[in-house]
Amino acid sequence: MNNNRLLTIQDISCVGQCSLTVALPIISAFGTECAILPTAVLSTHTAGFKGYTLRDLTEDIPAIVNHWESEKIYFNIIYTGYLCGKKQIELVGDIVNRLKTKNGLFVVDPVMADNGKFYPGFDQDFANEMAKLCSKDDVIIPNITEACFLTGVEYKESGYQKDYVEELLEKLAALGAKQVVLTGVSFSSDKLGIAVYNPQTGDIFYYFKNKIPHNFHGTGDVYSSSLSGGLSIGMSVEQAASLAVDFTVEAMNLSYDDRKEHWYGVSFERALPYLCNAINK
Ligand code: PXL
Repeated sequence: MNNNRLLTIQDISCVGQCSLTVALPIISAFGTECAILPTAVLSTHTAGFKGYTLRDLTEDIPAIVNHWESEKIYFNIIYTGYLCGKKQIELVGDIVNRLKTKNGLFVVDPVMADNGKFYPGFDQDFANEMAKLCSKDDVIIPNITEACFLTGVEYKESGYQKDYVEELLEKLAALGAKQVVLTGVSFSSDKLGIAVYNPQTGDIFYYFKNKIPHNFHGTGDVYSSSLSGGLSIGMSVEQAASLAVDFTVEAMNLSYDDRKEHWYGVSFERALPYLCNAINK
């Protein structure tokens, strides 16, 4: 049991197994109260569906935050994902100042890009603003593409060497984040994983699993939700980051057989029993 209250700030994609529909069940599985601040409501996510609807909720956020503050509602962890525009980045900075408890954690997944490209609606201007938010972060969780857009390092699709990954880690840490978790790290064709960098100690921790030969949408959100859940129950960043790899890989394995019919997301629900077992070990 824990008494932590986590606030996650990201969109509601009504269908699509990403953002809040992923974060809520996963964080709840850790036994942590999960409050939400939706940044937008979309009919689906934006990666592959045509004609999706999007209602931006930027204008609603200040009144919600004022109400919470007047009710003295504070959060031990604030975890952000898909934000809709630069104004929302500024609002998140304000929320962290006002509503995060003194020893609380601020976790940022700078959702904006993958596979060398920005998602629809995102650009370098947004990335530059997001880079500024990183100075406030305790933990930042970019994928390789996001790391490149945040730091100005040239994007490489594959064939990473340690030098390349460690340059990214160093430049991400220089933005000001206290710990960096870089996803999508691979030094061989059959392994994929993460690197955790603590600039205070200089330690780099790598964790890999066998690569699954399919690109599932939404695995970044599954990963970051699990990592944030782990932090909410007091795991170290390295522990939470490796459990999140195990859980995400389990979800991908359990989704593999129907990857064609179920093309838009990963069926992480099937791996929740695995996660609960791992948490309670
Ligand atoms: O999985 C990240 C994500 C979250 N929310 C929306 C998205 C995406 C990625 O495409 O479109 C709306």
